[in-house]
Amino acid sequence: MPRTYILSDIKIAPFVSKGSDEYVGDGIIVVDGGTIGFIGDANDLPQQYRESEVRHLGGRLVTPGLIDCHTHLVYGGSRAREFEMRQTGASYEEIMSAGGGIFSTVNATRQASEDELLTSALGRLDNLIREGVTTIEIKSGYGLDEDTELKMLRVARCLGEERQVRVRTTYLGAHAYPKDMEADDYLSQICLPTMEKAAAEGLIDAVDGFCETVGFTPSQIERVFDAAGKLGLPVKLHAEQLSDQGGAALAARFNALSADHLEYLNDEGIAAMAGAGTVAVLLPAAFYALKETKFPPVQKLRDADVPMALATDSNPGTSPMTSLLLTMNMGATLFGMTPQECLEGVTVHAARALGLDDCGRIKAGMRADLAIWDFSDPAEMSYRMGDAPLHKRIFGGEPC
Ligand code: DI6
Ligand code: FE
Repeated sequence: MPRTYILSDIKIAPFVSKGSDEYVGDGIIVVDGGTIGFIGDANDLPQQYRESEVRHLGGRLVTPGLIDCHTHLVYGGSRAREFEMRQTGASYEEIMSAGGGIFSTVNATRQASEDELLTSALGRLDNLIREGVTTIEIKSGYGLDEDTELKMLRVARCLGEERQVRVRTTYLGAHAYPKDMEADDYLSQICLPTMEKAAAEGLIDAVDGFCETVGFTPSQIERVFDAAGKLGLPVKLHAEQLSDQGGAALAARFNALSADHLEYLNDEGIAAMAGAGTVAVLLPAAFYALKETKFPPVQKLRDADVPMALATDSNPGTSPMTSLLLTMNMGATLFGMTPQECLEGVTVHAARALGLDDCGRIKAGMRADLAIWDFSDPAEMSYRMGDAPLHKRIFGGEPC
């Protein structure tokens, strides 16, 4: 059982979002069992903690444990060959239309055993954990049949038992449809029945889809969202990644937790997201890997007060990325986000993109999921490249 202790001689990352009631200053944090017992000035320490053990951290920065709110961490195989093809001129869509892309990962994932999937995903998860990640979202979507989709979701849940990390699973059966089927038939015969089954087994926390010319149309996504609603599951959407399909506005209509990618997002989509409180999850590593030239409308999202999260999108095709810190650097350098926005993008807004209200901030009563860094300035987190100076994580009150 985690004990009660005081973190002192620390810098606490400031959260200055509009309406934030976050503590700002060089105070102390009390970890009380699995939750934050107190955050504030040492002089205001509640009586009950006055005898607690004090841990001095030498002026180190403390942030909430980082949250990677969009990953496809569980999959079989590699797409290095396709990377080579793209380097010699083939586009992502061309490779997918020729049966590669998502389909080659589907084949490899169907063939892999649960153990093999677990082992390969653990390697990637450990990279993220080394950088202070305490919560991760993991999607299915490389099965496109019942057995493999359920297998992926079980492996995702298992990762949360193998490591001190919280896993949220998202059902992405509507990622692609098998080459020998029509999209609507795939939805009726495989995707939606599998979703019901996975939900009944408690394997799903949210439902996602790929709204794209090479994915599903808005009206097909609507079928998926309607079915998710009947199961009481929140939705999110891969929207406006390669073209403008009006996916973000559709997602907002279903009160989606998030719309993700958004390079081709239009003004109507921004207004709809602002109205619904849908988080914009930006995925700069996919932008980078695809050599995309169209930028997500960061300034307009900012102006409209749409919360922006950042995530790795870790997947074998468009984002073979397992560094959330480098993702922050890309959010700053490629998308023009401030270091503060990048930090909020992997903490408070990432939590919201997952529908979680007990993490992503340091506040009394929230989970004691923290990251302690070997520096004191939060801008270091998005400034550095290829450097992960994490001192320690605290997960549910346990230093690890
Ligand atoms: N968008 C993406 O970037 C990933 N899925 C999606 O809908 C890519 C998946 C892949 O290429 O394997
Ligand atoms: Fe994705």
